[in-house]
Amino acid sequence: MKSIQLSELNQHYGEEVVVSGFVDNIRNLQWVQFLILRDDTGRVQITIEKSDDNNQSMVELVNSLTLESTVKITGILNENPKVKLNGMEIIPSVIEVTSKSDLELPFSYKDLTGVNLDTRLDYRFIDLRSERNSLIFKIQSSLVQYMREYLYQHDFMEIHTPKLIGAASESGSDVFEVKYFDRLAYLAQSPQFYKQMAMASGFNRIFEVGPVFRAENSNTSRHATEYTCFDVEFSYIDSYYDVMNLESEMLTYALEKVNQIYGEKIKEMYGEELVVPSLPFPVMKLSDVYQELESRYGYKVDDSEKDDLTTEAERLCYQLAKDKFQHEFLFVTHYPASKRAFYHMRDDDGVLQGYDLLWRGVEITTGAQREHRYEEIRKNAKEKGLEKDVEFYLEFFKYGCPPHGGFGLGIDRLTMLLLGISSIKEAQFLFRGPNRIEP
Ligand code: AMO
Repeated sequence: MKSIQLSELNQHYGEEVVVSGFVDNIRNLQWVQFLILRDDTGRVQITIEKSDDNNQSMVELVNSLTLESTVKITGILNENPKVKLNGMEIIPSVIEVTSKSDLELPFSYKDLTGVNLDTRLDYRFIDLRSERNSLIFKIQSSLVQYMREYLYQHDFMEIHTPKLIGAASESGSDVFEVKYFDRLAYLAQSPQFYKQMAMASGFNRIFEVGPVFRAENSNTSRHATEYTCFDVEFSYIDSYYDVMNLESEMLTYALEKVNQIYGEKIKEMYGEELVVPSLPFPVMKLSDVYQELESRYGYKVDDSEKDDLTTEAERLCYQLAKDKFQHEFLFVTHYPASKRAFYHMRDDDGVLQGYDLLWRGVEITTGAQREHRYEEIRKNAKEKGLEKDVEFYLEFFKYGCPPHGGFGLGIDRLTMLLLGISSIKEAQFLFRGPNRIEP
């Protein structure tokens, strides 16, 4: 017989079942042993009567069993209202130890207070046994599932672009070099060029969810050197407003679904209220944001920092979005063109046709209409001194390329903000940063 998951047990009362999991707890009383078995979906009590002669070998086995070992158990599942844990118990006939755990864990994942985050990350596989921490990834999986679902419903298809690339892409400074036989290659900072190549290939609507690599030596709560980006690109748009609309609709759709499934649990486990956003999301120009941050909150930005939002300004934008629009999201537009990627389109007045999206005071997305006209994009690349490096990319625009746009959304940051987790280190399955590349 195959093991069933513990969440399925309630369909099998009175039957012989086989279950597998970790030994969560053992209570060894005078007449009876209680073993609590745990898998990813729940827990169940196993009850072993010591007085039953047939049970002697099982009783001995449980006497020497260590917590967190894994076992496979065959037994009869009984409904029993006296059992506090789900009103059921299994009366076992066979217990097989499938892996034995050391007696001493590096720390107790059941109470993480006082356990250093670095120690937790060193033993992430134990840290993730806690309900709170494993739930982060169930919710993340659900969030990504519904973002994908929205896109499939709108005729998008998922593609997979290479992460090993021959030329440093967006900007040379933040890339990791790798030895590639007798030459150098780089790890992709973004699928940017390839998602645009898909547009030149005549793929109307695509997305990709995959790893991206940033050689940024920044130890902040929101930066990782490898993270997962949710990238979208689509053709025949009229302006970057089409991109902002698609993104806000996708996020609203996914957050509504996640709220239905996990809203209560998120509140209980992380103390965070999931507010399903209303459409449309508010939009502000960067210069207006600065003006209002000053007039409302006395926050004055130095001229040298006016090209982008500082971390503090981003943080205050949460307050601004709430006070001005009763919203948690804020699109910011009209960044100075000179400071943004060369592939963002500029209008005839030189105004950048792109945006950042902030949620709860943190940037989660950059998006834009792209420059798809060959002469223009070549000129933009030249201005940045990138013409030679991106020669292969410029070719994409030479033989017909639809007007298009898209965005990149950091999944790890999105998860962190959704659950009110203070650091991206906890929102990544395994964090990668300047000082952490293991386990
Ligand atoms: P950008 O560089 O802004 O845009 O990245 C997109 C989004 O990725 C997230 N992000 C990060 N998350 C964790 N650690 C980091 N070091 C990090 N850097 C960025 C943020 C950010 O908004 N090619 C463009 C996207 C596009 O225009 O389609 C790009 O990569 O959430």
